[in-house]
Amino acid sequence: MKDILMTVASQFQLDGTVKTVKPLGEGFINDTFYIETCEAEADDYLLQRKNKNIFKNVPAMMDNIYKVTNHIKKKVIAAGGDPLRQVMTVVPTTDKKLYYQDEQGEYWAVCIFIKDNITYQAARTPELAFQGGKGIGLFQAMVADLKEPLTDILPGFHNIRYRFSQWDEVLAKDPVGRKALVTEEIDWIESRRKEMLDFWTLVEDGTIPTRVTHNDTKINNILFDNNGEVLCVIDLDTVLNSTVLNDYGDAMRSYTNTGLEDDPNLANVEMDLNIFRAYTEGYLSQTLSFLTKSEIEHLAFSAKYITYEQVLRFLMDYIDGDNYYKIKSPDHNLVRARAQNKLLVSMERNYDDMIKIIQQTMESFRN
Ligand code: GN1
Ligand code: MG
Repeated sequence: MKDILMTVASQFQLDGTVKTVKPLGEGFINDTFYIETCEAEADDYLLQRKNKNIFKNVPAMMDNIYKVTNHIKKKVIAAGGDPLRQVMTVVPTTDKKLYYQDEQGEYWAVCIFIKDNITYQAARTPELAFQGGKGIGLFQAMVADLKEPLTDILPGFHNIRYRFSQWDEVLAKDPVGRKALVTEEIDWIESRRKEMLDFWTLVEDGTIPTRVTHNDTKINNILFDNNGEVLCVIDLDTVLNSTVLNDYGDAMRSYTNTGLEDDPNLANVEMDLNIFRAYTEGYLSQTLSFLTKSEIEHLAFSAKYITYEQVLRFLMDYIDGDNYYKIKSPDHNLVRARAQNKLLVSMERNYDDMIKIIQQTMESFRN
């Protein structure tokens, strides 16, 4: 493996000499490696083997990432910022491609490692949640005028109508005989099917507009500097055109959870409204200039929508025999689905307050 990684690294236009290439982190989807160079002045890099089972069109994905980062780079430069720290930089191969495909057909991509960054696995304080909201808001604001369409590299990603078609198919097949074990959980999905479809209809008919979205807005996809200020948003694999509500909702799903995404102890999982308020304040501080009325009116619902979608996706993967997400135990996807459902129920209980908080935040900006 070491040799393979060195060979892959040598395909890219790196400054300096490669010292080591080591595994980094534990994403659910891709495999990530850290490329350390010998020279102190040369950058270090992140190398990723993109998951081609999930990303069926890695060249288009890299092209999307390039368009978005390039657009942001121009703005950072115009504002006198640092284009190597305030946005990700994709490193091309020696033959000027944005990815390298090895002999096994695996796709690899490299970006510059942004030094002296801080990341957080959870947004436990309102201050941090506010910064996170600012980070995603700023990202969306910077790409709001990117008119060039992006390729839809994950057709139907946050489209619940599409998710239901997958769901219905998996349930009809019941490939590993798990359906009978999760009748109560299946009911969680079915009982909310209509309200979720009603929301998505508004996206389909254009009532809610489509823009450039990030689609994975967990706090650990934001880099902060040593002063706690947002540097940039990373993990751009899923940038595509959709509703910004997905980004807001997904952030609320991960930020406001007082427990873990896969918490086996459901008592730990609740929605924290203080975190919700802080993120919303940070987010709206950057996005009010372009969000439409229909978007603002559906912010609170989007938190429920994305959390529901995640319950569905985890549960569906469990019933399907665990083909999508990496798992650490045989029932990991079921544990995840239960924890996310607990969060969804907590959001439903807090829904009126969520709406009130959004209204109060809007009013505070008007004053
Ligand atoms: C996946 O691997 P990660 O954490 O970047 C998934 C998201 C899910 C998330 C659940 C392409 O993201 O949609 O919300 O897991 N990404 C993809 O934690 O499916
Ligand atoms: Mg991701």
